[in-house]
Amino acid sequence: MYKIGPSLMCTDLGNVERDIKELDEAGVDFYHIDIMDGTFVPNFTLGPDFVKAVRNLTDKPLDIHIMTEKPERFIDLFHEAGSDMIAIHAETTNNLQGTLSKIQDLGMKAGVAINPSTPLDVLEYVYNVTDYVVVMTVNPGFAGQTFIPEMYDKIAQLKEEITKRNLEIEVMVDGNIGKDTIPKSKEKGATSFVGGTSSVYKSENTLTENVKNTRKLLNGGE
Ligand code: S6P
Ligand code: MG
Repeated sequence: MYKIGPSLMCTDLGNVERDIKELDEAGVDFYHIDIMDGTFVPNFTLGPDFVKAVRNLTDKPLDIHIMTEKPERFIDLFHEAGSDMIAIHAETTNNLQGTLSKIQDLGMKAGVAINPSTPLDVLEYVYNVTDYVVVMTVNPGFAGQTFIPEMYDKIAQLKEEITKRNLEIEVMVDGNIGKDTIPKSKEKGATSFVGGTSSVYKSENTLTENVKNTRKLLNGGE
């Protein structure tokens, strides 16, 4: 029931094929691919050619986290590159409803990502076109940041809204997800976990060991 998705901006870009093979075998559930534009967030990361390359390396779902202004411009591009799921930020578009509908009409899962300061109200009229919500537990842009503790309440409130409405929307958490934050995020209602430097890419272990340890945490162990 709980899913782990390695964040590929944290992978060794000189050894993507090797890493994906190892992560596939370790049993991850999906891959999370961060797309940035240097404007909405102060960084650049991966792009459609990278998504295409990863598409040729794995059959696991590819979850594209678009952190650009006006993401509606790029939905076809990432669809053609081989995406299975696309999350767009509520803060970046004047047409959240239309863009989510388009993502679904193309046969992909549609996600809404929300920054730490963005209230849950933005979801009010788009729940019916949303498959997953990405609660950003750090301000997006970089790996290796610290979880913002106020986000635990946000996860809980979101879960409550979803349950109240009897919907099947998945709650994904992204940012500093590891042994210090997984138990409480899970308790509050998160079911999908993006793994970066705090879990899947912890440098002291192999990727296989890291996935195993993360899975153990998700299943309630230490
Ligand atoms: C951040 C991005 C994330 C990071 C992930 C890294 O802007 O959207 O997906 O890659 O949060 O994980 P960590 O454990 O290094 O924070
Ligand atoms: Mg992300």
